[in-house]
Amino acid sequence: MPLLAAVGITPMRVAGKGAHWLWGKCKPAVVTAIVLVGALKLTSYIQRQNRRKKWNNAGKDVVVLHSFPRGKFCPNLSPFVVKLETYLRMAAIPYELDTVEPIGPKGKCPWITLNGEEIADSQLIMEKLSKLYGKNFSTHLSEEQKALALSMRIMIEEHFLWCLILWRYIIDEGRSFFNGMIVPKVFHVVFFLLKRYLKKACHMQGIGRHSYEEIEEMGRKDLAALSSWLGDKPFFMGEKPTEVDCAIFGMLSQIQWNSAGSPYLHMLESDFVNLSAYCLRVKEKFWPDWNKCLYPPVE
Ligand SMILES: N[C@@H](CCC(=O)N[C@@H](CS)C(=O)NCC(=O)O)C(=O)O
Repeated sequence: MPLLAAVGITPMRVAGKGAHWLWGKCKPAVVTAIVLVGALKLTSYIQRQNRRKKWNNAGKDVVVLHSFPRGKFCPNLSPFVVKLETYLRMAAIPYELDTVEPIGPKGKCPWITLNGEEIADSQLIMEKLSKLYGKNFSTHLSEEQKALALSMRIMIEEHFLWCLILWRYIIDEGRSFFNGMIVPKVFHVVFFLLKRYLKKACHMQGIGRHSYEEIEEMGRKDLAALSSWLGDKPFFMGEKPTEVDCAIFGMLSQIQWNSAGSPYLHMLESDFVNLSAYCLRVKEKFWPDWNKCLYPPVE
């Protein structure tokens, strides 16, 4: 090595010469690639800006709800979209749907654009809209009842959700998912990536470390708790529907209409029939146009 260095051959010089030779050979291809990527990025930026211009012009106080495309049996395969859309209907807030950009500023679906502002997370959106439109459906509840409603929402959204994710994407291998909405073919090919991502997420959350029997039992306990609290009441907090109904209906709608063959659907049909009847009741009250909101629409 010292000998080579003495005649001026150092690793840096060899690398430099190599890069120079490569650049000379590949220059046109590299320049073309840079121009192409640049053009693609610019086009996508312009399209993004144009979409925003359109959404900002939706009209004052009109919500643009960004979500996944419509489902075949339930308007959406996201419990959080069904939750938010049910709230918009409950509060009679005007909204329009966008399915071009379902993932929002926090990397999740749904999100909304309202008067040029982008807001993410179904719960934060509902709280914001509740103030803006003066639509709070829980004012008549005692502090104790509000605490109970919050606990039920967290149980269903932060615990039961994982039981369902695990069933939908890992156990069922996405069958009910692909059956429930029209998905581009390429998505079928790359489904293994989504499955891998969700498996990792379930492991990180902790639920993925249990056996499937244990997870199913945890899910059953959540549904049993909801069923016994609901009892014969029409809605979770009594005679009148409140915000927690949106969250619970959002999740139960996924069992009722998007989980054919799942143990959770079986539970709704056998042990917790009041939850199944509740789904039909909320659907009837807030989704009279349900069939038209499916894709393809049902006459
Ligand atoms: N806390 C959020 C949860 C939303 C959420 O988890 N959405 C799912 C679809 S159902 C999502 O976008 N997942 C994408 C991801 O986790 O990367 C909300 O209430 O909006």
